[in-house]
Amino acid sequence: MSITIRKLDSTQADFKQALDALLAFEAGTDAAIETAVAAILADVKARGDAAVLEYTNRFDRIPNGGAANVAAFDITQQELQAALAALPAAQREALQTAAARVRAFHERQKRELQGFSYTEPDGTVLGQKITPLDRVGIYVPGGKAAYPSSVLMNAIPAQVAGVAEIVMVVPTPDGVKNQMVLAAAAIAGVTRVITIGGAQAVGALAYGTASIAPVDKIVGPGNAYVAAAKRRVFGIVGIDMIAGPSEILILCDGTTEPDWVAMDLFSQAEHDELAQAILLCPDAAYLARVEASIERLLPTMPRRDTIRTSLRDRGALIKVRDMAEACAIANAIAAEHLEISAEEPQQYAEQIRHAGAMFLGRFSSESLGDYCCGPNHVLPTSRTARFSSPLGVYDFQKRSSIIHVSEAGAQTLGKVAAELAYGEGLQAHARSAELRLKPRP
Ligand code: HSO
Ligand code: ZN
Repeated sequence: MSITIRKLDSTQADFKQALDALLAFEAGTDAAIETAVAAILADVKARGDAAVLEYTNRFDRIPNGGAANVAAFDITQQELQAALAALPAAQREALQTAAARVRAFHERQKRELQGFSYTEPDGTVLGQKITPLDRVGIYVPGGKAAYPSSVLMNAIPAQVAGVAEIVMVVPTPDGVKNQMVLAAAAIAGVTRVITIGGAQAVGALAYGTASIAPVDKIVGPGNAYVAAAKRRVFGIVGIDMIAGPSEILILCDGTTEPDWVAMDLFSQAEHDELAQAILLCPDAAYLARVEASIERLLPTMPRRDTIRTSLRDRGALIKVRDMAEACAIANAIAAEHLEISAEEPQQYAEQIRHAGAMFLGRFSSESLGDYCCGPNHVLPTSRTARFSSPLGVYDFQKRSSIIHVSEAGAQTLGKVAAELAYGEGLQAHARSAELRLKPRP
């Protein structure tokens, strides 16, 4: 018997366990990968360019005996512009429209991220200054998950933040370059593109080599090797997050065309066998109609094998008591993407606290957000929306505290600080504060 998608009912006695089992996902930490990555990083740190060259030639099977040096992996700005010019016009225009909208959203976001300062009655000024990072690295995967849209989503917020140098790395297996990825890099204003990937690229960005200056932060998705490498270099550089498989959770009141909902579930399931697509609805008859749509549409999908595995292993159609319960379950799941496909979505949206991105109303398909609405599509996965946010301008900025104490302020604060410093047994701290007191001790 072929089970297309599991069905759950929130009134079942074992519903909670069934839901927990469905959501359980832990990014596998493979000991062999960890060992390999540790060795590659150590080698890149020790030998720099020579190690990057060797690993890239070998792992990416660079043709004609491989490149002669790391400089050969650079893509010139002319080549990026040529890739953009060579795209079919419709594709180029779509990319440009998407980029403009993503830029507009992030410009708006930046306006909300201002520093501040205030003056106390004694003249002491306190505040917070926001500055962009100097250099960031953007990792773009090479294989089946090479998404030009992700180039825009990673590079544009960095650029809007004011990052001076954006270095993109992208592996080219068998030396084959993805022209749409290069075109997206041209549109997004990436400073430098280097066709290297894997743990060796992460190491080069983190430690620096003779031909690659070290960056301050590395963002972007990658395979298990890249994820392991990012974890290991964290602390030397910043990282964005370790992204898990895509997730879509749909809350539906039973008024949306069932085919639309089925296709929205497919849209994330087609990313990955491990992607998760779940529908919550209080109407059992409607759920049966969506299931019929799934059965009818699935065979027509080019990526049906991936979709089928994803729906079978990680998908679910869940009958809930009512929309209020659907909202409560959605908060517990804290999905990467939450569609509220309902006649009046606002009332439910108000009840949602945990979701990477919320898509309200039946016309807001996640696919629009994945490409061109404007908000970022790099979102917290694996329930991390409980405590983290979409990639944004703030990820490419940092804050510095500003402290400008007046002479009068030093009199009151000096006594407080000295008292606490003596309590901690730190004489130099106490004396440093007291020296500024009048009359001088
Ligand atoms: N849904 C993916 C992003 C993406 N979709 C790229 C299409 N291309 C992760 O949020
Ligand atoms: Zn997607």
